[in-house]
Amino acid sequence: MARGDDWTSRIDGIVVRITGAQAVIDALRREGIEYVFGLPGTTIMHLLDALAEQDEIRYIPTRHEQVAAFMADGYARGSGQLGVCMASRGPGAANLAIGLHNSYAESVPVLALVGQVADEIYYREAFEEMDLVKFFEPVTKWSMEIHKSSRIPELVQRAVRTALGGRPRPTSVSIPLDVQLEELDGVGVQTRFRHRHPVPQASDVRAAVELLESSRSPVILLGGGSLTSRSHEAVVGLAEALQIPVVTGWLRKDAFPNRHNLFLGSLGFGAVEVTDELVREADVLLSVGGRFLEIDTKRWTLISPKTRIVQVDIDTEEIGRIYVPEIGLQGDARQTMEAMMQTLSGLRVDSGRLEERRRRCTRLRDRYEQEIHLPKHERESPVPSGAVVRALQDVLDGSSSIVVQDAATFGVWIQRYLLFDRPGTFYGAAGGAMGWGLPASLGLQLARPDERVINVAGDGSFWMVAQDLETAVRERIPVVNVVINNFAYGNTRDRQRSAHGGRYFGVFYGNPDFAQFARLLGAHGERVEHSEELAPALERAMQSGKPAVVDVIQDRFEGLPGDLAPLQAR
Ligand SMILES: Cc1ncc(C[n+]2csc(CCOP(=O)(O)OP(=O)(O)O)c2C)c(N)n1
Ligand SMILES: [Mg+2]
Repeated sequence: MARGDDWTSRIDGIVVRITGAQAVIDALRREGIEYVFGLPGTTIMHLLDALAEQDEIRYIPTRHEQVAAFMADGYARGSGQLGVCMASRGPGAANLAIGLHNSYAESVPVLALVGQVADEIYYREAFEEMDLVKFFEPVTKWSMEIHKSSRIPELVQRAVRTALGGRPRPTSVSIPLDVQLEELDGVGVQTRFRHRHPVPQASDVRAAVELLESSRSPVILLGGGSLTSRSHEAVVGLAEALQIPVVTGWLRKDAFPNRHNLFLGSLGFGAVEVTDELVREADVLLSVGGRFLEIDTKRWTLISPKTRIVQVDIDTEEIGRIYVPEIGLQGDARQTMEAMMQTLSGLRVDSGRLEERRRRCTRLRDRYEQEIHLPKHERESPVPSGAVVRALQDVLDGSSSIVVQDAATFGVWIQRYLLFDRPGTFYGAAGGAMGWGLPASLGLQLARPDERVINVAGDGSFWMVAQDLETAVRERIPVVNVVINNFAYGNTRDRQRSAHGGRYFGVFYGNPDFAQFARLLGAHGERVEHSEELAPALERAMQSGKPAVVDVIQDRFEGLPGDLAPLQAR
């Protein structure tokens, strides 16, 4: 869009002065923003007015600010665009914080727009006054406040670019009330600009390919960056061409087709032995867009000091932050993988070594398939977790669906046993926030309307945000929620069992009938007490075309797969 070609500030060629609030929305519109998720408050009423005056950006009101922030996060992940959330000063801003914390931990581009007390009365502890720049600093890439309306177009547009550029992360912009009312003319708007991703040096790419080709027991480890850059095809191509087994990071299991002969599992809590062993014994490890998480690396003990690392990352600061690589390739994962493929095509690959690797991969894959064999469950009611995995697998295999996993014990079952064939079909919150699932699913569903989003949440997690099922109904967002209902904070209950002498305290509670609750709000509701009811209930929920809740009743001690003790915090 050309400079000065704006929407609110010119009518028939005459410059009309606009308010700061209008300039904010105009700047978002210029950046191609499609949705704003928010909850009103005194200091953002003019921003709401400005949103109401236009019809390019859809505003979705939520029932809690954390939901607005999590929706922005889910929308950003599903669309690859910026997610925008909006809240008022003080309490509204504080409620947004959990969402930004999670997006920051997960490298998701979200912009938080927040109102602020007027500059006129600042620093007197005015009603709901809080230093928002400081407050958001630890959970944003850039936290700032605008004190002059004429700077709004420049700084809002820059906050958008900053969130999206390099390693994506949240930014926050707070705007005092009087700055929103202060008029400006349309001067200052800038064209929409996006940073290009860096491309690694050709000599480094060649060195990396040669190292991989000549290695004895190489492994490829895929992190979130490989998914966001859509490097899927190139990664499969490289792994096949060099016969290198592939593992993914925690909650990134969809980064490689799980039924592919070279796939050997997902790292993290619940990883099977062969997956860990492969990484432990690798002589060369190619990390693609990953961060060597505490959970993936078993608190940084899994990777041997002898392993030679090739690290691909978009962010210079990330390369060598934890492990110093032998070769660091700063670049977008897809472009880097493509460059590696290109280089490989000009090299001679030792066919004897390739054959040896192929045989090794087949042996490893056989072991992997045995280790992920779903254990047989002894009873049908209440519903065991294995039965839920089977039902979900059937849905995933038979439809175009996306599984979203909230923070809960059932996640370990997904991590081990559920198989994904396509990238972008599995999302989880590595930031750890309970309650992320439902709102993130709503955002994802808006971004990906042709697929059906299934949020799999613990009862504790679901009930943290359940009020926003009303948002789903009102805004017609047909997300299916499978609530794994063990009437407990199961994850914490299990810690009390294994590390606190079985002294259960503060972990059990009562729940309403979630199916009835759903129907009360106008959603579709199902209650499932026997395993055989699960598949038909899921089918009816999917077919209803409405937001739905499938309340899966479990034993109050149902939790991890049998062989696992809970992860202990130290
Ligand atoms: C916002 C937030 N508060 C607390 C925690 C700590 N925590 C992690 S899992 C969990 C219990 C989850 O319960 P539920 O959703 O019912 O899942 P379950 O473990 O029972 O399957 C708690 C309290 C957290 N991760 N996030
Ligand atoms: Mg529970």
